[in-house]
Amino acid sequence: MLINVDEAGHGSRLRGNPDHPVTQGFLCGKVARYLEREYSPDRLLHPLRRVGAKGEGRFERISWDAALDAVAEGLTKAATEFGPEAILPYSYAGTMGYLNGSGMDRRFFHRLGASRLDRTICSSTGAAGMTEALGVRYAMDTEHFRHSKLIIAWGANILGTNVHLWPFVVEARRNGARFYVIDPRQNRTGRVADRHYAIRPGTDAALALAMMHVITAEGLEDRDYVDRHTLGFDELKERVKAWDPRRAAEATGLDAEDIVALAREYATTRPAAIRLNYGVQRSERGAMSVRTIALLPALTGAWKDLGGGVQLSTSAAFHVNRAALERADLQMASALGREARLVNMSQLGDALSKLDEPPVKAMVVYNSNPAAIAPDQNAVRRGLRRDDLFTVVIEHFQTDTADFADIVLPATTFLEHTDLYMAYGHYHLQLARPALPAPGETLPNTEIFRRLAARMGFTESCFQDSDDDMIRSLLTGGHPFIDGITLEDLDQKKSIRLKLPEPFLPFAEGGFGTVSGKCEFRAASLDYEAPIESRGGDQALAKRYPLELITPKNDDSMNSTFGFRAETDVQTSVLVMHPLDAASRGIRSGDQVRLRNDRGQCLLRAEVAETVAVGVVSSPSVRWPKMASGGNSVNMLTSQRLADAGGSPAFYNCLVEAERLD
Ligand SMILES: Nc1nc2c(c(=O)[nH]1)N[C@H]1C(S)=C(S)[C@@H](COP(=O)(O)OP(=O)(O)OC[C@H]3O[C@@H](n4cnc5c(=O)[nH]c(N)nc54)[C@H](O)[C@@H]3O)O[C@H]1N2
Ligand SMILES: Nc1nc2c(c(=O)[nH]1)N[C@H]1C(S)=C(S)[C@@H](COP(=O)(O)OP(=O)(O)OC[C@H]3O[C@@H](n4cnc5c(=O)[nH]c(N)nc54)[C@H](O)[C@@H]3O)O[C@H]1N2
Ligand SMILES: [Mo]
Repeated sequence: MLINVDEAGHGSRLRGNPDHPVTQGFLCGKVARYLEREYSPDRLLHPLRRVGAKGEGRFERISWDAALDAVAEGLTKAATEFGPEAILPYSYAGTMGYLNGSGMDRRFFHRLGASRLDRTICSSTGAAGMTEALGVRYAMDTEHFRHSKLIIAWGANILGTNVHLWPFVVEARRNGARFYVIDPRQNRTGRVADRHYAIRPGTDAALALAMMHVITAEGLEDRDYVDRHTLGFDELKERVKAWDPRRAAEATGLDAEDIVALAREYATTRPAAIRLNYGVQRSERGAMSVRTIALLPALTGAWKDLGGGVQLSTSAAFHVNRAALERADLQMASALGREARLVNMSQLGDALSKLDEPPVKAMVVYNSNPAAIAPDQNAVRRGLRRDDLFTVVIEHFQTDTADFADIVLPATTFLEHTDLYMAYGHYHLQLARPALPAPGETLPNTEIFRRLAARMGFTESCFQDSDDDMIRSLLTGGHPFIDGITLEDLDQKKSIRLKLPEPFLPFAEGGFGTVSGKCEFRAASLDYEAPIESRGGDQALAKRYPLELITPKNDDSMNSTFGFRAETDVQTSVLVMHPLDAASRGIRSGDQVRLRNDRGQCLLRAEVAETVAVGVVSSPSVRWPKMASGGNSVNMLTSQRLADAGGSPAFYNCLVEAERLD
C-alpha cells in the first residue's frame, strides 16, 4: 500500500501499490476508505477505567501508569486465587500482522501460564478438511488463475471478500474460461458468473460426492495421475456408487442433470480451478465438505496444470519461525509449569459460564470484538456482564466488547506501527513501517505487552526484544520458502515473494503431505449427513424454525471493523428472503422483520428477492449490536455448535423463523 504523508504527518490518498504483482495498484473498497477510520473522531486515544455498569459504556480517563497497574493487579489477583489458567487471552483477526497479532502477547500469556486460546472462529475447520485431503495445506497460486479454462467459485464471494483475485478471473474469461459460482445466495460474484448454482447451506459434500460418482462411473478420471499419485481409487469408486446425482439433488436442491453436466465439464476441462473459500466450512459438515472438494483435482489430475487445482488459503506456505516468535516454551517457566489448557474461542459463552477448575476470572481482549462476532451472543454477554470477571480490552474504538471492559487500552493501527504480514490470498511476505504518527497515547500491542511484562516482573530477555528483533527471529528456521529473506531486504522491497519452486505446482508430481506421499482418498470415511440445523436435519426443530439463515460477509465492511459507521449498520440490517417465504408471512420489501429461535432474536429489514432459494434467508454480517435498534445482531441467533472437525462455529447452519413487525 502507498500513502501520501505531508510535513505535518497527515496522511492522504491511501492506495494500492501499482508494482505489486497481485494487488496491482488497487485496494478493496473497505480498506480504500481506511483513512476515515484512522482519523475518526471516535478513535480511542487514552486509557480508560469503567465507572458505570458493565455494558453501559461509561468510562473515565486514566494514565497509562494507573492503567498498567490496574491490569497487573487484576491479572495477579485472578492468578493467585484461582491459578494462572483463570486468565484467558481473546484475540483474532483485527490485525493479521505477526507481531501485533501473535508476538509479544503470546510470550506474555505463555510466561503467565494463562489458558491458551484455540483460535477457531474463522478457518480451522477448513484447515482440518484440507489437511485430511492433502496432508498439507498448499494451494494454487493466485497468479495462475489467469491460465484456467474453468473456474469454480465454491462458497467464495470473490468480488465481495477477495477482490484481488478478480483481475485474474477476468483475464481467464477473456481467454475463454467459464466461471461458475456455487453458493446458497446469488451474491455480487454470482450475478456476473456464467452460472450460479444455488446450493442449500451445508450440503456441499453431497454435491462433491455426486461429482465423484459421475467422474468415476464414466471413467473421466485422469488414469495416469490416479495411478501414480493417489491411494484408494477402487474403494472410492465403490463408495460413491451410492451417490447417484438424484440423491445429491435431493440434499442440495440442485437439478440432477446440472450435477452430471457440472461433473463432466469439470473433469474434461483443463486447466480447471476451484476457488474454495471459507463460506463452505462454516457449517456442521464443513470439514467433510472441504475435504471432499479438495479431493476432486486428484481425481482429474488438475494439479498437474498451470491454472489447475484448488485454492483455499495460501497461508500454509509462510514457513516463518513462529515458535521463536510465540515462545510456547515459556509456559514451563510460568507459575503453572506445564502446557496450559486450550479454550475454544468459538464457545466463549460456555467458557465464561461453564468452565471450571479454574473458572475464567480475567480476560484480555485485543484484535477482536467478541460481543459482536462470536456466536450465541446472549450467552457471551451473560458472561461478559459477570461482576467477578476482570476484563481488559485493547482497541481502536469503543466497541460493544469495550463497553464490558474494566480497563480499556488504546492501540495503534497498521498505519502507525511496524509489522510483518503473511497473506492468505497470495504468496508475498510483506513489511510495513509506520507511515503516520500514533495519535494521543495509543501504543502498539507489542509495546503494551512489553510494558505489562515489565509490570509483572518478567525478566526473560525476550521481553526486551524490539519489533525488529522479533521479525528477525521469524525469519530464522531455515525453511527453503523463506531462506535468505532478511529484514534488510524487506525494508528495501516491502513485499517479497516466498522462495517457492517456480512455477509453484505443489502436487503436480504427487508430494502430498501424507505418510505415503500420495493423495489418500480413504473412502470409508467419506460421507454426507444433513446438518442438524437444516431442512434435512432435526425435523422437530425445522418445523418450529423452518428458515435456514446464512450470515455471510458484508461486501463493504470487514467483520465488525467498520461497524462504527452508520452506513455499515444500514447494510447489515438487511434480510434477504424469497418471495414465497415472504408472501406466506405477509412480508414485503422494506418491512421490519423479527427473526428468532431458541437462542435469541434480531430485528432486520426485509428485502424480498429471488437471489436466495425458498427456505433460505441471508443477512450480511457483522454489525455492531450497539448501533442497531434493539441492540442485537444475527449472532444472537447463531449457535455454539461446532463444525465436524477443527472446532469452528457452524455459523451458516442456523434455523430461524421470521415474522413481520407491525
Ligand atoms: N468485504 C469483506 N471482505 C472480507 C471480509 C469481510 O467481512 N468483508 N472478511 C474477511 C474474512 S475474516 C474472511 S474469513 C474471508 C471470507 O471470505 P469468503 O469465504 O468468501 O466469505 P463468506 O461470506 O464467509 O462466504 C463466502 C460465500 O459462501 C456462501 N455460503 C454460505 N454457506 C454456504 C454453504 O453451505 N455452501 C456454499 N457453497 N457456500 C456457502 C455465502 O453465501 C458467501 O457468499 O473474507 C475476508 N474478506
Ligand atoms: N454471523 C457471523 N459471524 C462471524 C462471521 C460471519 O461470517 N458471520 N465471520 C467470522 C470470521 S470469519 C471472523 S475472522 C471473525 C472476525 O472477528 P474479529 O477477529 O473479532 O474481527 P473484527 O470484527 O474485524 O474485530 C477486530 C477488532 O480488532 C481491532 N483491531 C484492529 N487492529 C488492531 C490492533 O492492531 N490492535 C488492537 N488492539 N486492536 C486492533 C479492531 O478495531 C476491531 O474492533 O468473525 C466471525 N464472526
Ligand atoms: Mo475470517
